[in-house]
Amino acid sequence: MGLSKARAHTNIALIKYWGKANQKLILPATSSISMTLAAFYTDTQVEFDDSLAADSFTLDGELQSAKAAARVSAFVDLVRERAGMHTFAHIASVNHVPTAAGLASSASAFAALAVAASDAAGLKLTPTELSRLARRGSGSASRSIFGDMVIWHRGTDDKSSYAEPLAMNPQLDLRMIAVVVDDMPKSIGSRVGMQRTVATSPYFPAWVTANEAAAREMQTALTAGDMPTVGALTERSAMMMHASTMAANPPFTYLQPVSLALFNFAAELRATGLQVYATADAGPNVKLLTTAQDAAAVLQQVQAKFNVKAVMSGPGPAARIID
Ligand code: 2P0
Repeated sequence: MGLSKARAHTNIALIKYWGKANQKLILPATSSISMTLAAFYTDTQVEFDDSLAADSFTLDGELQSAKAAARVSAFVDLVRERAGMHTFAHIASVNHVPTAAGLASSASAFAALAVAASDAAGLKLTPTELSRLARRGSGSASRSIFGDMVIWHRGTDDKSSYAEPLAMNPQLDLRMIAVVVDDMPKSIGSRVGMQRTVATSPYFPAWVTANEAAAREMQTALTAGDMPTVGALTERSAMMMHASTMAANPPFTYLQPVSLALFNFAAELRATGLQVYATADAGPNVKLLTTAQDAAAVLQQVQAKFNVKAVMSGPGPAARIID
């Protein structure tokens, strides 16, 4: 029975995941496509210890309450069940994300936990099995098992819903710029926001149909190395997702005025010849998809126009065991 430490990187979806077909198994209503980011990651160490009477969980060196640790323990229960063991564990996570970048994510957290906990329990899981396991912690974590460009097939059951690497034209040298417009905690968590959208938004069925089509178009554009189409599909998937929340009952939005100003600014920069496209998740921060060639100019222009912090990243590697 051992000690294992793993590193997993965050990811940002170009084609979004929004809404579940099955809450318990975390089966998504639509497939999604994301880019794993080199700059932001979580390191998690798991040590099973026969002397423990309960799991202990520290985050960035601070011991978390039993309540905060409940979701982590429930996930480790899945690993224990599979390994046929009952031993509790010390779990220690450290997020390597620039302060207040709005990027600390359950994706890197549960991907790192899946890799470390299964390894410490002596399970030898394939990457596909790890993706399915990570999915049970947080949907987007299924994608952080893999590096570079990743597709999460929505599937129809536990077995068929997993992520895998997506072939991409090597000419596409992508960069992601995370623009921090607001580091306050979000008002509606993504879990609750998804549930409300699924249950009440008349746009939800349209979102599912259109986003699934966008996922297929995105695969074609990535293979072709067609940056304008990759970018246009990225913006459209984000806007369709946010439109679905605006039509929920009661309606809500994660976007703030400055978020929309950044979407408009991306269009202005495109008019000057730069390749840059905006996306946003369950919060007001905007992420700009651009190319290695244009990234420095985009970063400079955004910081000149807006009083914001921005951090750039290239594509990152798959989740893995580290020393
Ligand atoms: C995504 N998001 O594709 C979408 C876009 C937020 C907006 O995945 O309930 O933390 O744990 O499966 O993965 C955030 O949701 O949700 C998310 P659960 P998760 O990146």
